[in-house]
Amino acid sequence: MRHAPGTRTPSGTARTTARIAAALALALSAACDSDDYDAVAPSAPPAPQPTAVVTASGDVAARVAEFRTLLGDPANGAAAGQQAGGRREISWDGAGANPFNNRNDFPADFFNTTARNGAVFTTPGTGFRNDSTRFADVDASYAAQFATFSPTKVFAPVGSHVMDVHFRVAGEQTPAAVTGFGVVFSDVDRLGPTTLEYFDRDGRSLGKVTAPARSDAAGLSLAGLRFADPIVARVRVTGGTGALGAGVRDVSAGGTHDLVVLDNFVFGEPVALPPR
Ligand SMILES: [Ca+2]
Ligand SMILES: [Ca+2]
Repeated sequence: MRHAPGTRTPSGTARTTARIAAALALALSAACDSDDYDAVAPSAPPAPQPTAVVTASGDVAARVAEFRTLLGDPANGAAAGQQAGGRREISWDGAGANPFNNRNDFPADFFNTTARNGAVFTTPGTGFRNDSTRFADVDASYAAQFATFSPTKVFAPVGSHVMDVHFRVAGEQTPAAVTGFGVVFSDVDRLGPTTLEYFDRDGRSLGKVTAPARSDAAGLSLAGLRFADPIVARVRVTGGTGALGAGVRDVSAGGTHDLVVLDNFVFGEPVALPPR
């Protein structure tokens, strides 16, 4: 049986999609060996679909725990090297980061060098800030805006509201990929702009998830996707609509931008990308 290129299940699981992709590959392979090759239009297989989409606002603790379970046990902490399975988590709270806290030059590779979690960061902005004052030292109004999921530190890019997370074999330079990634956001006022977008090693988008707006006094929101296989090489984290800054107020305090900061990053064990 030959599937038409681009065939997709209406609501199948990623496992089903993978089977269809395999069948498609076989069909195309068979076509290559036959005389009717020209009749088969070249087409990339459909992008893998996530096996889990987790979003929550309000008391997000149970959903964060659920997402951790989906990614797998154990929690590998900052263990160097590729572990057999499990997950990683960055809470921003460890004492090792203290020398860099409340500054605009938090090392982009801190969580793959000093703490070997397998994550390095880039941003279109000017740097990163790990903050123990909920950014009140950037603007005093922020103390009333932002809460922590894990006390007492939260994180944000500097000069931008966008950052990218790239994965490495923990403690090494070897490019890696993960099955899933989630973030606890603080103070999502507007539904829409705060998102995570997932990319494979070729820069192809694998999907996007939008963080729900805040729904209680704490103002926390969770978003995360998990895929069946470790195919996520990069995640673009977009928090709100604008960068933090002195004199820049949140939309809920008379400003024009929805300001959002980042607490826990939870992700699958970074797995070395296979040779091509
Ligand atoms: Ca924290
Ligand atoms: Ca906000």
